[in-house]
Amino acid sequence: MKVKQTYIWVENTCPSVSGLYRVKALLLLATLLAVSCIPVVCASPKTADSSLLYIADAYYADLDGDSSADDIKILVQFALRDLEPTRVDINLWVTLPSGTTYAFRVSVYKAPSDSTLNIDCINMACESGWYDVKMLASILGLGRGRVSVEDAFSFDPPTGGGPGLPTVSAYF
Ligand SMILES: [Ca+2]
Repeated sequence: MKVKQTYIWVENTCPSVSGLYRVKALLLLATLLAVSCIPVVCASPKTADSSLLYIADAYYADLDGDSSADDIKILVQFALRDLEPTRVDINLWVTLPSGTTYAFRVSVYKAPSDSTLNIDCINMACESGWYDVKMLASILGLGRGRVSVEDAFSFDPPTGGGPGLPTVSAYF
């Protein structure tokens, strides 16, 4: 099995006095490499309440303004309450109707307790049929080791796709 992942780091560096976080997002647009199948993932024995971190929505849209609704928006909701993890690693797999899977990771440092992470997947919705989004996240630095959270979401975009290689960006 050959699996390649691209990595996107999102760093939250400036929590303000009011409790709101200014998020400095380092966006790395990276070309994703299609993989032939979903990789086998070993889950941690510690599994957190999925309400801490979950896929709030996933849908198709024209996010890059090329007049083609061939992009995918994934919204990951952070609801960490008073937890203050040092890092949250979010592994995502987007599987197209053909079975082609794009795998990528977003790492969030000093994650906000309550916010929505936008993940834009450009030129990825290029097939008709149902799309599956799978998430396996690791929450680190809670004082009890690594905690895992799993979630999944499916949606059905329209037929057709636009030009260009798939890319991903993430921001709060
Ligand atoms: Ca588009």
